[in-house]
Amino acid sequence: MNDPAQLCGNKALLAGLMEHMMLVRKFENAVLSLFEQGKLHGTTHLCVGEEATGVGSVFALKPQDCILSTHRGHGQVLAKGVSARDMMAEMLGKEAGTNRGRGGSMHIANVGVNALGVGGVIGAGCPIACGVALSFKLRGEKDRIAAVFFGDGSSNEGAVHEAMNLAATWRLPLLFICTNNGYGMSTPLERAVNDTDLTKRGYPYGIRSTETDGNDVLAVYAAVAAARAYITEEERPAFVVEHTYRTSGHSKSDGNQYRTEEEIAYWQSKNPIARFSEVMRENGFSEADIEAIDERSSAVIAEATAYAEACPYPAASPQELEAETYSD
Ligand SMILES: Cc1ncc(C[n+]2csc(CCOP(=O)(O)OP(=O)(O)O)c2C)c(N)n1
Ligand SMILES: [Mg+2]
Repeated sequence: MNDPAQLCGNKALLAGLMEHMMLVRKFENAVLSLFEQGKLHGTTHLCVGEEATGVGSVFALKPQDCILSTHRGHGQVLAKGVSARDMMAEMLGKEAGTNRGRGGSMHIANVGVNALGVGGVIGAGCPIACGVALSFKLRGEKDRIAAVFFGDGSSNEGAVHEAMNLAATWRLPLLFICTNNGYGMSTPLERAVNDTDLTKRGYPYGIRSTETDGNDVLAVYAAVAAARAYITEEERPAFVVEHTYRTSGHSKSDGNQYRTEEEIAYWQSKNPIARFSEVMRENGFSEADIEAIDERSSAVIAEATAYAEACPYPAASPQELEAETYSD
């Protein structure tokens, strides 16, 4: 059932994947627009072009699984079921946000849906994920795993390797997911590593390591579903590398000086949403069906944005600053 061709028969899955990829794309575009209007402050890392990685991966997990996301995590947490309203309120620093307006873009979390957040320290989610996975193992929760996302640049962090070693040695139910978008900030992968085959990062630790086309949402789903099955059956961690590209800049302040327009245009032509529309049409969805999903996701994001803009900021009283700032 992890064969992409067989997955095509599951119409509810196809519709759900498309709806969430569209939600992610529209969320990112709304965030960009809020920045341009001067309503959103600080910085953020958009995942335009990478929607299939977060959505395909998370859809292949089970609700009880926990995810630890990255600084480019909007797609990962939206797919996990964090509400667009709560996320947008968090982006705008509002009390109604996922982290009560104190965390912002890089810390979005909702323990209720097992989206544990993480933060801006790249690679730092991996050792934390070892702790999460260890807790499942010690409690005897056999059908529950932790999945941790990190980027190609982050794959050079010592913390990632220490975590891989620990996960393999302790046989933790932990899935490492590397979103390889070819760049760490402005540095291309081939200038950052001697061997660009990132699956080899798992070999020294004896970790099952596979790779997939990260712009093909069904291929991502199939790769992660197979890895999850391996983790729960063999009681060992696994590693999946998802090859993709961010057509948006590294962050809000990216001047795009380090890559050509031709390169960006090439990857725009591999847009995972447009590609998946083709798959849907080949599998019985009409143009009107796809448009309805498009309109529904636009409405969700427009409503979430209007709601978040109208929400109040946290009270800046000393009592508030001393109070516990997060509870689920
Ligand atoms: C420990 C640490 N070192 C450096 C940085 C600065 N930094 C932020 S994002 C980033 C690049 C990360 O690249 P990658 O892991 O490929 O993720 P991507 O941004 O491409 O999604 C760096 C170096 C950081 N946040 N944390
Ligand atoms: Mg990268």
